[in-house]
Amino acid sequence: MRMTTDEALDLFLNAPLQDLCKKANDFKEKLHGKKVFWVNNRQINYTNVCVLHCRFCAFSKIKKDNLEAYDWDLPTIHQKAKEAIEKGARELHIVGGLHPDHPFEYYVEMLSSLRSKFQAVNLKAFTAVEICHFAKKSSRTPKEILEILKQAGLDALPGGGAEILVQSVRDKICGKKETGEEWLSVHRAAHSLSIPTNATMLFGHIEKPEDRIAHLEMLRNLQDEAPGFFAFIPLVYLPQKNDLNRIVPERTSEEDILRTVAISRLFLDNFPHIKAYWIQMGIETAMKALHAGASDLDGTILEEKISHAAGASSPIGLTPSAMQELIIKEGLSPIERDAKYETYP
Ligand code: V47
Ligand code: SF4
Repeated sequence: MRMTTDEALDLFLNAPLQDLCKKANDFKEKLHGKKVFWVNNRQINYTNVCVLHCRFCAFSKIKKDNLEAYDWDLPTIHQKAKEAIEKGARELHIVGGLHPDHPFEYYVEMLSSLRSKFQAVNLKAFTAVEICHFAKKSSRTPKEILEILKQAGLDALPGGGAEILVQSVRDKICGKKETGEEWLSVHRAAHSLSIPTNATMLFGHIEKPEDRIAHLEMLRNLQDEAPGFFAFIPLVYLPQKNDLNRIVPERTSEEDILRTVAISRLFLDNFPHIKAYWIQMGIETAMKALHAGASDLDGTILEEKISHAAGASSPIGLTPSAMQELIIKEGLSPIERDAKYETYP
């Protein structure tokens, strides 16, 4: 019998931490044994100029003339891609702010030029929110945008922009962003075009446990209806240099992070993977998450700006051998993957 939302909430709130983690780990082991997946990748946050100002975001700069604003040109993006590929990257994770000026064609050119120079690397690019931005700018539907980007070389969509899908909470933390329903509909469209995607949840701010479970339910329902999610990534809200800081000045506890990972693993029974995003959790907590349901450690990353703008204290990258050693030290088996979860011996 499938876990109901009431059961999930009860377990999340009341189960002893060790029992909850063990239950989630047992389920993870049923799916993947001792395997932990990791990817040699690079994040390319191509601009921080953004027309929105989500209250939790410390990364975006509204004005192009702000001294901290940047907007990398295509040669810079190519150079960053080249550096990563020379280090064996199998995935470029490309996301940025919603720039007011670039036409949609600019992003098509970004992908097609990367694809023509670097045939083998996976391009995991643009959140559902960026896809909606391109759609508005070019008077196309999100599905049409996705079709064109797929032609240009898009392999997968990252899971950002989901925040909390429950609209009442979303209105309070990022009211001007696409609605939860719109976020879901972009992922539905991507899955219908055989573009695999991920899903995230930003937690540890003003949302209640009920909102987290409702968010998971929306994801589980979409995965039933239109499968195509590979991984769920619980994103730990980081409180520095943003507008929510006055209300939520501290990062949530390690116990809350582990409970959230564990309940996600148990409730999202139709998701292949839960990621421990070490950049936000910190390495120590991410290692514990690998025993609480997480089967993926994400990547070597090399450069990351969104979480570090909000106070992440983790390093900005790990070498492939450091990643594998971390996993082995936990008594687990590292498996290298790409954005489509093709694995490499
Ligand atoms: O969409 C913004 C979040 C996301 C803060 O798909 C913040 O494989 C914490 O989506 N504190 C970007 N989080 C990261 C992301 C992601 C990361 C790793 C893997 C994948 C994947 C996706 O970061 C944004 C937003 O939800 N974010 N500000 C903050 N203060
Ligand atoms: Fe812009 Fe994304 Fe930051 Fe929101 S979270 S302000 S959309 S960069």
